[in-house]
Parts: sequence; structure tokens; C-alpha cells
Amino acid sequence: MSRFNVVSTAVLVAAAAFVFPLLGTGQHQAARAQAVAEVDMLGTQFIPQDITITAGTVVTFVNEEDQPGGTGAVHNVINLADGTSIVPGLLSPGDSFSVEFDDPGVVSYYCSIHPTMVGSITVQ
Ligand SMILES: [Cu+2]
Repeated sequence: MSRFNVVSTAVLVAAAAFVFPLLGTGQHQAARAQAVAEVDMLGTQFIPQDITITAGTVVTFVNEEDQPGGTGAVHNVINLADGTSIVPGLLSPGDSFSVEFDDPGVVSYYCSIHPTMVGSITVQ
């Protein structure tokens, strides 16, 4: 079974639209919303290269190679430990994909097209 749960962007947007109008300004209830993090692909690097998140956080990988400093390259995200794809297929410039990480541990990954392009996610 996959260690990752795929969460579609549409669901996240819908959830955010539902949750945030309920929160008054100055209230500290944001923890009720799902924790999110972002890893960008830019200049043939994962940025930030290493992140630490809490279990249940949704990480969105964004190919920013269409932005200034970008190379126009497509990338993938492969788990170094077992060779499985964390993000299905290739992400073209402008594309993104969100994955929920539920199991504590360190997930090291790389792009098999650009093997020097590496990163890690520490799930606490
Ligand atoms: Cu790549």
C-alpha cells in the first residue's frame, strides 16, 4: 500500500473556502485547517531542499521552471528508498501536485531526470 495519500488541489481549495470564512480575525483557530507546505522546483533544485513537517501535512510540489531563473525543465519526484514515484509522472513548468505525508520518518527523494536534484522531508 502506498505510504502517501493523494489529495487533489480541488479538495484542498474547497476545504479552505469552507473553513476560513468561519474564522474571525484575531482568533487562533488556523490549526483546525490542514497543515500545508510547499516545495518548489526551480533552477533544477528543490526549494527548500530539506523540510520538516508534522504528520498529516499536505506538501505541494510546484514546478516553477516557467518563472524567472527557471530552466523550462520537467521534473519528477522519486523516493530514494524504494524507487516509487511520490508525484505521479512528470511535472511540467507550471504544474503542481499535492501529497499528504502521514507516517513519521525521513523521506529522501530525487528527480531521476536530474539526479543531482535531491531533497528530503522529515515527518514528525
Ligand atoms: Cu528534474
